[in-house]
Formats: sequence, C-alpha cells, structure tokens
Amino acid sequence: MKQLIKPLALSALTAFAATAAQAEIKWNMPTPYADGTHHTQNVRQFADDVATATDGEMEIIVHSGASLVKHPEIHRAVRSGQVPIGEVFMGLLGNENPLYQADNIPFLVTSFDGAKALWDATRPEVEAAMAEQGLQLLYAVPWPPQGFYSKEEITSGADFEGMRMRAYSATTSRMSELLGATPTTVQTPEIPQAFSTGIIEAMATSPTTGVSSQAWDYTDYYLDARAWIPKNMVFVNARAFSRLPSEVQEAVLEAAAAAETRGWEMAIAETDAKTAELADNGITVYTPNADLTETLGNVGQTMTNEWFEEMGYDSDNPIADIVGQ
Ligand code: PCA
Repeated sequence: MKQLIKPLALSALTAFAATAAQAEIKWNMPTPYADGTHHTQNVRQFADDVATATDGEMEIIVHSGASLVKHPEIHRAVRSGQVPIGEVFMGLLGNENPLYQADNIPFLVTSFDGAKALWDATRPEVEAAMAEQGLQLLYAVPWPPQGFYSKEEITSGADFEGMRMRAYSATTSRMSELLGATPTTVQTPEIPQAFSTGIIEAMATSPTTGVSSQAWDYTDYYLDARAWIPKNMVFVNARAFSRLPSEVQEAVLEAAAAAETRGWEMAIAETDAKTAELADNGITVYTPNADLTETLGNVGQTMTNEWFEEMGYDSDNPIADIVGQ
C-alpha cells in the first residue's frame, strides 16, 4: 500500500507546482469594446491560446469594455508601460499619424479583399511607426463594413445636412462635415445615452456595434452603405515583450497570427449575421439609392485625395491600385 501512496503524493506535488507556475507572468490587457463583439471574443481566445501554449506560465487578464483604461488612454498606457498590452481602434490614432486614417476613409476600399490589400500595403509602415514609439504590433482585425443608423430614412445627400452625427475619429468627423452634418465624438458605451438625450440623431458604425448597443431602441433605419472597413489592433510594449522568455515570446506571436486569421473570418461572418439581427429587431435595412451613392462617393473621393496628399503619396503609390477594391 505504502508504495502506491508515494507516486500519488508525488503527482499531487507536481500538480501543485504547475498551478503555482500559472502566476509567473501576469499581464493586464485593457480592451475598448464590449464582451459581445467579435474583437473581444477574439482577444479572449488569444489569451487562452497563450495560456495553453505556455502551460499556464503566462496569463493575459483581459479587461474589456474600457473597464481598466478608457479607450482614448489605452495607446498611451501601453507606450508608458503602465500596461504591457492593449487593443485600440486604429482610426483613433489618426490625429497623431495620418497613416491610421486609411481605414476610416469612405470608399477607399469597400470589400474585405480590398481591406486586406490595404492592410497588407500599410502594415509595414504601421509597424515602423509603432517601433518608433517603443511598441510592437501583434495583429489587426476588421469590423464589418460601416453603414448609417438614423431615426428617419436617408433618401438623398441633402438629408445629411444639419444632422447631429456621432463621430469616433477625426476622419469620421471630417466626413460628417463634408456631408454637411454636425459631428460629435461619442464612445460606444455612451451611444444609447447620446441618442436619448438628443446629442446625436445618427451614427455611422457596423452591424456589430448596432447590435451591441441595441440600436433598435433609438433608431429605425440602417443604411447598409458598406462605406469603409476599419480595424482594431492589438499591440505590446516592446520592452515588456523583450523581457519575456523567448519561448513565451514565440507563443504570443503564434497566438497573435492565429488571432489575426480568425478575426478576419469572424468579421466576415458577423457582417450578415449581425445585419440580420438588426432586421429581426425591427430596424429597416436598406441600400443607398443613386443620389446617396453619388454624395457619399464624392465625399470619399475628396477624403481619399486629401489623405494621399497628407501622406505624400502620388498616383504611383501601390495604394492607388487598391482604391475602389
Ligand atoms: N464599431 C466601433 C468602431 C467601428 C465599429 O464598427 C464604434 O462604433 O466605435
């Protein structure tokens, strides 16, 4: 009997050691969006993958919905090392570097293939810009294409004039202005309140955010314009990352590559599923008529030109071939 007990006690000890090892590397990760969005689900899967690949040596603790750090502060928090890893909406950084405006420009690209081509073309520059700030990109994942939510149906370009429209980046503010609307910056958690208090009466966002903020409580129409495909990115403080054991670094990079592939697939699947959910909840989903197509197209053209100029790109730039894809 005694001999049987011994190996048992030993294995119990080993199990204890494995549990204790879980606390070895703990990283807090602030993310901006709600648990129901594919971005947050994807981040949680990424964290699980890292834990599995490192046998529990590294734990990434996800703080979703801007609960740990407010969205506009997340980038700075990772830069300063206050937190080692985070997620942000790339368009939010458009003020500090026009590079980040690319995926907020109407009709620069309108399909997931176009969005992928734009990401492939801009990624090296994004990585270089981040490296200069002591950051390292892990992955980027799109939202479904963006459309317009409103209380009344939008039937002509003139309907945008004077509209109090939500903006979530400098680029979407610019679009509102070009449409003759009045932009107000509102973060996702405040959307319902901004509508109910009349601060905004329309917004451009995805079916995902329409569903997660229950747009049917305060809007009746969704213009499925598929106007641009913005992205979120997940990134680390480069110093904190370099201090990880090399096998843990590898596990993080592998999990990140898997998260990027999975996230794009999730966004594609979300597009139809969440648009259907809007309709199921009573929102009228419609597509732009000729007049709207022209108005939005003109604004997109103006903004694309402005962006090329700001970036110092000419028509020989490879991105010129991606425009319209
Ligand atoms: N949802 C986020 C960003 C883009 C999107 O689809 C938002 O509305 O803030």
